Amino acid sequence: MRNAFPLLMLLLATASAEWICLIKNGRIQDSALPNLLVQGIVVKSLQHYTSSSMITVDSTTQNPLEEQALVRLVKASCSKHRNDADILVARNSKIRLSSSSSSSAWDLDRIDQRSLPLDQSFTLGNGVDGRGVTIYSVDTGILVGDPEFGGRASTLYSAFSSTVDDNGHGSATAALAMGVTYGAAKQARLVALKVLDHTGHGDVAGVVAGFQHVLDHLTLPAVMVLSWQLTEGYYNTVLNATIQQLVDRNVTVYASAGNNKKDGCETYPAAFNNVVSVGGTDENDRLSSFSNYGLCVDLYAPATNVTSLHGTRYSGTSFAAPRVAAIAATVLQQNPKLSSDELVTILTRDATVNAIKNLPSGSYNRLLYARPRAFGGSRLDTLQPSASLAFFLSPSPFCVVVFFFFLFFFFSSSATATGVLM
Ligand SMILES: [Ca+2]
Repeated sequence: MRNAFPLLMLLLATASAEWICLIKNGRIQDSALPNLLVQGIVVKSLQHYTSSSMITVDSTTQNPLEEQALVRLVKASCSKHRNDADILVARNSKIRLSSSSSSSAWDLDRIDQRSLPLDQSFTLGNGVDGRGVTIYSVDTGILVGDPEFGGRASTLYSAFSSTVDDNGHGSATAALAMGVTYGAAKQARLVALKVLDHTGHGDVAGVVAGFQHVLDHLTLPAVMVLSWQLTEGYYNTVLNATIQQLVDRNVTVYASAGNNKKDGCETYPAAFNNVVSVGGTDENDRLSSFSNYGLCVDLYAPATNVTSLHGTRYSGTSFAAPRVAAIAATVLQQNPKLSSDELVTILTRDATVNAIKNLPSGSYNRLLYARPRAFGGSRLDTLQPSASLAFFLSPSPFCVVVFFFFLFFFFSSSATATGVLM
């Protein structure tokens, strides 16, 4: 639950912008608040966690130059006797789901085999089911008592008055991760953070508050799924820093690449370097018609017409990310001591390469493979984008030699062929 501070609504803001300030490695004192109020900023909430605090403020500021002044003011009010690097300020961006909802489960069938056609089965190794691993779902909540979850689901935090999944999205994504019928890690535990309301909307303040609860009550080994995106396309410093806190504690974070049919580098949080961005495919191994792509998308998994809770079909990259997190959970089950980097390397190294048919140039052509070689633990080289575009954009001397050899061979062949025809 959010730990609400009594709201100090002393000024009404018009056309306001909401900001959040996260103080890491220390707790802000309530006495800092009057400094802000004097400056005409409305403090909406102050929340304390074991080793951090967060305040949310409203300001009428809209102009970029005034925003900078606001940032300085909030920092100054928070930073008394504190290390400046521990104080992070960002706009409280809005977030929304990365999906649109519309039972043969082609999606589960696809990921345990290297190529088509489907073999009508989904099989992992004996006893490989994610047992002992926690999947944190940061979504619309979860229907804790649904039989699909087998008593393995619970709720840690809600940004709203209710903890119930009143949208259905969180339960659908959770079922793909750890449901007994539709899940890839059928015995993993799931801990839900409800940060999106019944309409599928929320904000960064709710997410960051939820993350602080995870940090305070972390159960390892663990992975996390974020099946939503910021509605405003820009980088959010506080969100990125909080995700880094999780990664530093060995929680790998998987996010939907987004459904904008464009370069995934513009969609956050998936585009953050510390997050594994997951795009979508359909049952013919084509890129999902809605999926983002490009250098910032690390991996792809089934996302078009996937079957989840109660046999309902869904489409969206929202439904690809939980599958990758689930397979990560099964790898962690087999080797709980893997670092975040090692875990991500295993999933990308052993993904099925070059199976996706219509992926735009400059994308990593990697499809999730559910039976990666989990052992070894050493950091391995990751793949490069498979596209020829990337090959020519960064020419090594060897590439240049090969390129001119290719040109020579091509023109020689053309001349020969022309000669034959004549
Ligand atoms: Ca199969």
